[in-house]
Amino acid sequence: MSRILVTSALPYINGIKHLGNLVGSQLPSDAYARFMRARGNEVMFICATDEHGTPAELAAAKAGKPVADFCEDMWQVQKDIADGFRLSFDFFGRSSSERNRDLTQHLAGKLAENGLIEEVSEKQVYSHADGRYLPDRYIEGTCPNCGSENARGDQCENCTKQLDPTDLINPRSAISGSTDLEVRETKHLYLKQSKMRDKLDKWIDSQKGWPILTTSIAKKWLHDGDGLRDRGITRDLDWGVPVQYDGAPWTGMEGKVFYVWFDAPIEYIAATAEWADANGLDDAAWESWWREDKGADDVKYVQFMGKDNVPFHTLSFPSTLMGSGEPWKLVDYIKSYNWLTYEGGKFSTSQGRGVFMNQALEIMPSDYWRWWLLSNAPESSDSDFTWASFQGGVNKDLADVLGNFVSRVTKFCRSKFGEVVPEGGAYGKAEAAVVAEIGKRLTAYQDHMEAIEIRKATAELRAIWVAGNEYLQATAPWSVYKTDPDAAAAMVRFALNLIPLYAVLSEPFIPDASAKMLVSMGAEGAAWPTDLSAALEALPAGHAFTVPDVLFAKITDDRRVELEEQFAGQG
Ligand code: B3M
Ligand code: ZN
Repeated sequence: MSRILVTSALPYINGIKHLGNLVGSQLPSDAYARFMRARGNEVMFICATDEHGTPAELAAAKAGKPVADFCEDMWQVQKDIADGFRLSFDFFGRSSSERNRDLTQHLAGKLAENGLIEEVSEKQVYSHADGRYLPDRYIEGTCPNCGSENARGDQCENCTKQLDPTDLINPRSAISGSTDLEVRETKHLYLKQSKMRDKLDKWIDSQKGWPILTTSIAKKWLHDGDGLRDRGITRDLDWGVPVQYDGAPWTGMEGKVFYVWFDAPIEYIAATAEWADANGLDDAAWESWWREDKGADDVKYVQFMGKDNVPFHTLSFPSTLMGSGEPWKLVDYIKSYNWLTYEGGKFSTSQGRGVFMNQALEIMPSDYWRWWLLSNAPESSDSDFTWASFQGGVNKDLADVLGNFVSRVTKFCRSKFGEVVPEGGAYGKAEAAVVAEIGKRLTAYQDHMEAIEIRKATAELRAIWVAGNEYLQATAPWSVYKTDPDAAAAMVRFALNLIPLYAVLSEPFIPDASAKMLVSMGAEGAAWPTDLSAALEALPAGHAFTVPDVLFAKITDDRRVELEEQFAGQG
């Protein structure tokens, strides 16, 4: 048994996320956490809302609410959606928590003590039309690196380069669109990341088997010259963690807050502390996951995120933790994802193009989304969501293969033997062949899950379902029954025993259907198989079951066309 810490990138509080965000971090991390739990490991799975900074302020202003109220409401909205997708977080925290405020201020104090923070008089963009400074997302313009016209003051989404507002070409205010801007001097704290370059370089080199996507982005910004330049970690904003020195006043920094990307990853730790608080546990409980001097030396820590978040997790956050000089647990493996596109183009919030998480749950059960998204996860390249592909995945994989198998065998049994596992006959060659086939696939499935190759894992799982269907097709117990009811009984018994096995193996991907299958087979306690042959004898003759309702409903062509039109957007 191992102890595995899993974190998903924290969704911004500013709005409901689309399917691309879901498949880029929360969903694969959930499948992984569920798999690791099922294998008997101790798992701590953490997520939270990322609530500070300009995205929150801008969205609250648009919603006409005070930012604190807006965040509280949106946290609940995002929590409900996460529950709807069956995301099995041990805790879903908030980066605006007291725990995060304290930890952020503590780490900043440590960094200062270690000479890694510097006060810099910096140039900030002031907007006359808006009567305020324009940090980060309050300002937009052309990216100096790739020329994209929609770069934001903190990062270009197109090329992932981290930016400062003054880097932008032809800058404009994101609030008013005004270009009447002036550069003024104000004092800010800088994190001397450049001092950490060698340490980070060695640390990244010492990582075994990180995905190429992760290391290539990290290395690029590490050696890009100014990729690891010292960065401002404070802002002239009201909403955020107040800049204090380990909880005490920080002279000259009154009225300023930490930059959202400074405090957001610290929330991974703080949310684990929030988890301990919520469960009436003491600090030792969360520290055993995060402090190498307090038990975390045996923890394996895995992070999931979209590729645009990689620089912050390979460079900035490790700088904070290493620079503190305290024995904080560093990440062991970073799984990053490419983009999901929508019908060949981009998801667009403003144009209403594509499917958002709340809409998805209104249209179809979460298992359908989980299956399609994970079996098409953008792991080695971008993937494209199309309604036709979604319809195909649901109808073929879920309804025709898994659903049909369960329905056929339970209904046939009921009609000939009643709703009990039939006795008689014995397993022979055909059954041994299925056990061998599933055994081979199961090993591959487990290996892919261990390696977090989610797409490949789903292909093996699908093949495991197919093996059951082909077994039924080949042995045809409905024909055998006419001449040899005993032999047919053994086939049905074998096939019925495949159902709890399928339920257990499928749980990381389709937890609702899995639970239904176990309940209908009266096999709720079924565990991950260690001995496949034994698992396929788990339901003995005479064991009662009930035929489940339809597990997966097919999506008709008419319905598909309707959905295509509904989500096409105005563009
Ligand atoms: N909220 C960015 C995003 O939603 C950011 C992730 C924070 S992870 C600490 O893509
Ligand atoms: Zn760019």
